[in-house]
Order: sequence, then structure tokens, then C-alpha cells
Amino acid sequence: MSSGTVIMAEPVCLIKKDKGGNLLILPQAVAILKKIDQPVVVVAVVGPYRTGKSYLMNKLAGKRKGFALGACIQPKTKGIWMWCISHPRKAGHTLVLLDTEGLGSMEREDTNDDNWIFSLAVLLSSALVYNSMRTIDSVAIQQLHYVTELTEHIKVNLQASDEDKSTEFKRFFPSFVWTVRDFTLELEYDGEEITADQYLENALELKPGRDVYNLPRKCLLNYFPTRKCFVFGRPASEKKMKHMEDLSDEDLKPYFIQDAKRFCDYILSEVKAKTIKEGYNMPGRMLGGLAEMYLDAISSGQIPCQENAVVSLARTTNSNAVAEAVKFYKENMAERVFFPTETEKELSDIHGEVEERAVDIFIGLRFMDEDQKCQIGLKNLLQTEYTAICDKNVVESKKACESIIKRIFKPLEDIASGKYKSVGGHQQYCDDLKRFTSQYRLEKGKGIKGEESLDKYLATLEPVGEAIKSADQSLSGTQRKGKILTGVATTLGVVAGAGLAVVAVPAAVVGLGFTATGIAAGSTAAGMMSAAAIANGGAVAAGSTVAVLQSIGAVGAVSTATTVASSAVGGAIGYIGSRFA
Ligand SMILES: Nc1nc2c(ncn2[C@@H]2O[C@H](COP(=O)(O)OP(=O)(O)OP(=O)(O)O)[C@@H](O)[C@H]2O)c(=O)[nH]1
Ligand SMILES: [Mg+2]
Repeated sequence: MSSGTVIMAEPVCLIKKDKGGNLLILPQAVAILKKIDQPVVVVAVVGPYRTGKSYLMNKLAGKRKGFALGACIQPKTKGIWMWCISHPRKAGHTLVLLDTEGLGSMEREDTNDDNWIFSLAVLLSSALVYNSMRTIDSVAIQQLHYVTELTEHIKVNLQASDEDKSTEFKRFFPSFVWTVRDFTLELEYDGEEITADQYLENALELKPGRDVYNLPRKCLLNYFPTRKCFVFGRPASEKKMKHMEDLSDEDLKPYFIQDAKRFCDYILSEVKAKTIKEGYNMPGRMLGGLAEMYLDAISSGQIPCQENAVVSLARTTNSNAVAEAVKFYKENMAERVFFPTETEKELSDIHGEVEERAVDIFIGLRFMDEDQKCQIGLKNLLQTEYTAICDKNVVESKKACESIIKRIFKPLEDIASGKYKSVGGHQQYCDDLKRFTSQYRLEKGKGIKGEESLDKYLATLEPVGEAIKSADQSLSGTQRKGKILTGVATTLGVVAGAGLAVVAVPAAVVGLGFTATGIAAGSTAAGMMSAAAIANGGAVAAGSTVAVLQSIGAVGAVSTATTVASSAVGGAIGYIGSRFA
């Protein structure tokens, strides 16, 4: 299969009649058409039975054998057969040949079938070849009465009145080619040589006042503005013609070869791709869909309406195209996005690429997407999908961060075990926090919420940090007081125990508030003083600890030995200690 088309080795049946007499479309044949993305040039042949129609189609295919020929009087072709080949002259196009059951067969029970065959050939083709024998005379034109019944079998537009119909038909009908076989006459009129086209036009001339005579001619003239005629001589001798498919060009009459070549040249060079509406070439897959719709209408007793079929075909085609594009987008995003992405850009870059390809898929499949309505709808759907993916990216990032935080900051949980409940514990805590934070930042796979999740986590730690800090401060305070007490005790111990002259006022004593200028208000010394006075019934006893300390502080420098009873010293230390507790 070359790109966008299907090359069939032989024809297949497209439409047949079932046992009940209903026309049926064969899904296998539609499936072939649905594989064709290329525009299709569709040539259908119709005409009385046993007139060499199938042979002519094989000529167009450039093959001796293909559509089955019959050598006897019995009609051969039944229903409509289809053969898709690569167009020999139009690159990128597929040529679809439709060979139809002969009209007017005696075997036919329902003559209306002829009308349906004729109408379907008109509806599906871009060139309708009407094939008949010998001459275009009144009988031949009367035989073509199917054209007069087209209004009963085809609607182009639902609203069109009878008069509008011919205008509508004119716009959308195929070009009309009359092939006259076994033509043995001279193409001359009133002694003048005329062309085959002129021959046809002469035969279609209207005669005033002769309605019955004029009706088929009027229909042909009105519905088929592009008309051509080709005449063919007898192809070979009577005997040879019984097995024409076995004949090579040497066996055929040279003029017949020429006639056939002229016809094939015209069809292959001039017949345009099937269009359904101005500006819209129809790809093969749409032809299949259209044929199905026409058959549906016929089998449900309705008249096939081109516009209806096209509108509903466009609707289903475009909604399928949207579904295909969305499916592609979802599958590709699922394949390419690994949650969480490190950055938002990483995700939006993938989205951009996949979206573009999804839209291309839609464009390749769409049909008549007027004002790009479906394409805009597709873009909105893709945006909704993308938003959901972004949301998932956030959720996945938060989840990943949470688990990374849990792992890295785990040692901080030792707070409960009192790890930081020591002097300098806060500093240690801060150092650990800093270290874990750096470690967290180096971790991969956090996604787009890495910093935000960290900030939130660190905020939850703030009160913990504060608690550690204040515990640390209070522990340090206690230790400091302990040190002061130790200093005072040492000083006092030295003074009392050694009974030595105190050369300088010990700083500890002055620190207590026993100064040279008296007892400092609110100081430890003041407290001791009042406690000693209360104990002694209003005055500080001479020689008491307080009195001794006071005298040390007062003299500033002690010149005589000062003895402090060890019990008194102990009392002073006890007092000071109780103030710090
Ligand atoms: N006299 C004559 N016979 C022809 C011509 N072309 C083909 N035949 C012969 O006519 C017979 C019928 O040919 P087909 O091509 O099967 O004719 P048909 O119109 O497709 O026949 P149905 O499918 O039965 O309607 C065959 O034996 C052909 O060999 C022709 O130009 N003139
Ligand atoms: Mg045939």
C-alpha cells in the first residue's frame, strides 16, 4: 500500500442485493475505502445490460482482466462492483472504478432497482459513463428515462423546491460521458463532419411543444452541464469478441484501439476528483461513509439527500477525528511524562509537542470543519487534559517532597529523646537543620513544589526551634548562676578558712551589694540584710555573717585579719543560692 491509498489486485462487490431484494453495502468494501486518505476520482459506468460496460472499465484500469465479463446473453455484473487503483495520471489520487449491473434486464423483478443503481452511480461518481450500443437515437434517449426520475431518488438539499433542484443537481452532479459502442455510422451531419460531442448535442436538441420528447433531454441538459461523447467501432471479429478479455491489442481493430485510447485519455486527464461541496475534495474514506449513508436512507424508505449525508458524515467524521486526536494526546502524554517533572517548562514543552501532533492527526482526519469549530473544540479538550496533568504533577511533586523530607529530616525527630536538651543544643539544632536543608535541595525527583514544600515544612519547625532555644537559654542561665555561687563560695571560704587579711575587696562580695558606700538597694546584700535583721528581732547582730560582709564591703580594703565563722559563711552561700533557684 502506498501512502494514503489501497491498491486492489481485483475488484470487489460494493453493493449487492440480498435474498429479500434489499440493496446492501458490503462492509469489506467500505473498509477498503476507509483506508484511502487520498482524494478519489470516481468513474461509474451505467447503461443497458450486455453492452461491454465491464470491458470498458477494465480498459480504464489498463488491464485485460478485472471486472468479470460475460460471453452469453445472461447479465453478468450484479449490484455495484468497485476497483481502487493508483491514479495513472494524477499523483496522490486514487482512481475508483464502479461497474454497475446492466439496466433493463429481464431478470429484474423490481424495475425500481434500476433507478437506485442509476441514482447511486450519480451520487457516488465524479464522472458518470452512460454506455449504450450503436446510436444515440430517440429509443436510446427514451431508455435513459432514469434521468427523469432522479428527482424522486436524489435530494441535494432538503429545502430545495423542484425548480431549485436542477440548479443544485447542476452544481454537484458528475460530468456525463456517453459512450456509444459498435458505432458503425459516419460522424457527418448535412454533409459536414461533426465531432462525437456534436453528435450528442444534436441528439439532445429540444423540440418546441414536445414535452415527452423533451423531458429526458431537458433533464440531461439541466443536470449535467459537462457532457462528452465517445463513439467506438466494433472491436474485433464476431468470433474473437466472445473472449474479448483474452484478446491482445494485435487482435483488436486499430480504430477500436484508438477510440478506446481517446476515451481513456479524456477520463484519466480531465475527470476531477470527487467533490462534495465547493472546495472540498472527498477522500476515499468519506466515499465509503457516504455510500453507507445513502444505502441506509434507501433501505429505510427515504430519498438519499446529499446535504444531509454530508452534514451528518462531517459530524461523525469530525467527532471521530477529535476522539482520535485526544486519544493520541492522552497516550503520548502518559508515555512521555514522568511525574513529577523537575520544572513546569519540562511539562509544558512535552505538552506543546504532543498537542501539535494531535492537532495534525485531527487535521488529517477532519472533513468540512467549518470555521474550525471542531478544531477549537479539540484545543479546549486538550487544554482540559493538560490542566489535569498539571494538577497531577503538583500532587505528585508534593508527595515526593513529603517523602524526601521525611527521610532527610528524620534525625530531627530525636528532639523528643532530648537530643538538643543541653547547653548549646540550639546551635546544634540550627546546624543540623542547615545541613539537612542543603541535603534536601540536592535531592532529585522533588518536582515543581520542592521549595514550597520545604518552606512549609520549615515553618512547622519554627515553634520547635523556639522551644529548643528557650530551653537552651534557661539551661545556660542556671549554669551561669551556679558559677557565680561557686565563685562567692570560694571567696568566702578562703576568707573564713584562712583567716587571712583580705587585701582587696573580693569582687564577689561587692557583687552581692556590700559596697564601700553601703548596701546597694535591691541587691542580694539588701535581701540578706533584711533577712538577718528579721531573724535577730530588728537589728543585724554584731559579728554576724551580714555584718562581716558589710564590713568587708565598707572598708574597701581590709587591713586586719577578719575572721568569719564557717557557719556564717555557709549561711550566706545558702541565702544567695536560694535567690538564684
Ligand atoms: N459487440 C461488442 N461486444 C463487446 C464490446 N465490448 C465487449 N464486448 C463483449 O460483450 C460481452 C459483454 O461484455 P461485458 O463487458 O461483460 O458487458 P456488460 O455491459 O458489462 O454486461 P452486463 O454486466 O451483463 O451488463 C462480452 O462477451 C464482451 O466480450 C464491444 O465494444 N462490442
Ligand atoms: Mg458487466
